[in-house]
Amino acid sequence: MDLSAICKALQLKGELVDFEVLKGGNINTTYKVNCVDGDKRYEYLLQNINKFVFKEPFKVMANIVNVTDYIEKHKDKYSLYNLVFNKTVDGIPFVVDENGNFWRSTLYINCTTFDSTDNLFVIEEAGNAFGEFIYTLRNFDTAILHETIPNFHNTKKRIEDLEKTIAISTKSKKIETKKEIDYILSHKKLASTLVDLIEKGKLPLRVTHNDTRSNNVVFHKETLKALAVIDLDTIMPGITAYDFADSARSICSSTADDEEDISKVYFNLEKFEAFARGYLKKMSLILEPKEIETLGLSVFIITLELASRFLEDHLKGNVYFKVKHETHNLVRARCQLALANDVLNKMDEINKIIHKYVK
Ligand code: GN1
Ligand code: MG
Repeated sequence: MDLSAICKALQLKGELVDFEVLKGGNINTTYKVNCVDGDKRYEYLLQNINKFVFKEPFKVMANIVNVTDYIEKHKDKYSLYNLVFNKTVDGIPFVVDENGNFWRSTLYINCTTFDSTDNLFVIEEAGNAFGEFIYTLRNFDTAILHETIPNFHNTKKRIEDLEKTIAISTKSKKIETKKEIDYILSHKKLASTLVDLIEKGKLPLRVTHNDTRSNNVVFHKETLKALAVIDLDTIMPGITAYDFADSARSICSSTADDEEDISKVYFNLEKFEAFARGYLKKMSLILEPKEIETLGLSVFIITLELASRFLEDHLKGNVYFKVKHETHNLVRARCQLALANDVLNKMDEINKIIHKYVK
């Protein structure tokens, strides 16, 4: 892989002088590349799309371009920075290298991100950013989007996949994860609520981001105002609950999502109020009664779903998520389950807060 040739093919300005690998994402490999042209310096983000996760990167990029082009046309009403991808001479927003890897690039935003924060201003800003993103896309035709990861938030299927993996796991792995497996399977019916409502046509399909964790919003380093919603790979048709819930579970947790000491893990209602206030500021103008009714429960469902995904990946030997150590996915699963259980216990308070911010 020749980064310099990739930069040239994507028509980045100047010559590549150095680069660094950016940590944070669990899926793609991301570089910050510095290019120089005379006394001018340009900074870009260059990313290699994970082919194991995204089987058809071409479709991922088609979704991203369709959505960002749409936002560009409605830019006057969008307070955030819209991501624009660099194109080849033929107008294509990616290049494929000799190994069949897909590369794409945007301008680097000088910013800060938070895996976890206690700052309620930042939390409200994050909610606001994710809400504004989807609100801006409210009239976008979802039919033109590809389902790049089929059944991404089909919780019922996620749990069925886990059950299949359990069936072929070793006895020792089953003993190691018995408590977690029992918890997930005993909540399968409740966790299938959203899928059942979608099947009955009771929840409207919208454009959704589908990966709204806290560090997928970037902030101004000094003012801490939200600057942009990033990581648009999983944009697909979906329901509001997915985005609302994935944000809430990630932003309103008392810890990062791989806290080893689960006694420290709880769902922080003060954080949730700040998040909900931000997210619902614009979204409350368009949400339907059934969507509002299911937002609270969705926080439990999406947290349990992620626990199930982490647990399955642990049983499979860490093939999907990037891990720092052998049991990283098990740690993550336990952390998400502790959070999910606390969410369930606080469901009345969660719903009360939601109703405070919907008209
Ligand atoms: C993955 O790459 P990252 O960290 O933004 C995952 C999400 C999970 C998240 C958990 C395509 O997102 O669904 O919620 O890890 N993305 C994909 O940390 O599977
Ligand atoms: Mg992602």
